[in-house]
Amino acid sequence: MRVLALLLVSLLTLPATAQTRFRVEDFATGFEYPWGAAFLPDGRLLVTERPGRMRLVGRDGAVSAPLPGVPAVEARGQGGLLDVAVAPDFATTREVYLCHSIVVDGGALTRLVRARLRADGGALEGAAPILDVTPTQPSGRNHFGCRIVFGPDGAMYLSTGERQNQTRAQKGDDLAGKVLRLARNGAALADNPFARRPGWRPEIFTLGHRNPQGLAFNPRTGTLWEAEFGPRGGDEINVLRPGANYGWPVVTHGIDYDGSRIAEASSRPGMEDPAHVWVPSISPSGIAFYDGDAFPAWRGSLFVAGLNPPVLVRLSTQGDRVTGEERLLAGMVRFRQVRQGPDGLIYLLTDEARGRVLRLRPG
Ligand SMILES: [Ca+2]
Repeated sequence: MRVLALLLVSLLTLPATAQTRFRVEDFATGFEYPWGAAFLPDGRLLVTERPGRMRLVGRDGAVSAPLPGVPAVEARGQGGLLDVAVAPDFATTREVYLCHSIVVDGGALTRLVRARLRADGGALEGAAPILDVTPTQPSGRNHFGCRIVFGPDGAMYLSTGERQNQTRAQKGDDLAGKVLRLARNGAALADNPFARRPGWRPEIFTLGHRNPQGLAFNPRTGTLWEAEFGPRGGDEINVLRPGANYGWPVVTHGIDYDGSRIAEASSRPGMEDPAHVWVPSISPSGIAFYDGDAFPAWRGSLFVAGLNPPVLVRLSTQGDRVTGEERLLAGMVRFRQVRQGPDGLIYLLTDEARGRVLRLRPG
């Protein structure tokens, strides 16, 4: 049975296209546990470091000193300064959004912050919290989620972890274990799926998530894709539909770390099945769709930064379906995030005390 399962896995993981040749180079170095990265319109790159710093990287890979004006964070466990996103109208507003963990009322929570990058790029200004992922929770230092993306609909989306308190993911009056859909001031949008449901938080877009650290819009279909860590096995890629329930902890393909069962089933009516599952786990963090010119064979692929085991996964897709999986750079280093540069090259953050931005180029 085990051999059969392995055979099936290897058949499913055959690359969908002929192998593309590429090389990996160090683009920028000197980051302590880099977590989030966002390109400015001029090609420079903002990079956060989990202990609470953000730096600006030039097009030549030169790394700035830590930018003043970054909010104080609670850097413990999986928490700290996490994602950064650049507003779609950055060229005129200079707005950037950050999310981080912070202690409020004796417990840690995920906080969303709006700020402006000073015109010379040398500092953040006016950083102000716009949303706290409440309620706060006195215990636990893990599962903060915390990816920020902007949609083609103009909305801002934030993923939130369930703070290792599984039942929070299913609660409608709780922002944890969700993907939220927000206006630029952090408020709920009026056309959100639960905006008029009594007792529910109007910010909720989807529910039933464990610890989502990957969010990306599929440029071909306009839908939002999400990656989340399962328990032992059961990491998921999900295609998000407004108001849908992605099942955690009622359904999962994983089991608890001690080997015990979490859910009775891996699928159930009224809950969404994942578009792709990993058993065993790869610990998927950031994700990015590729539509650049540098790697034509990779257009339409979803790249997934894997922490454990270290791997960069390329999923080939057709519409909103996953059609194949290829594993790149297996065993090299833990990857936290993957980005497509304005130059069409692929940039990777390594999850290390002496972390780097790596760059993939053809050849
Ligand atoms: Ca699920």
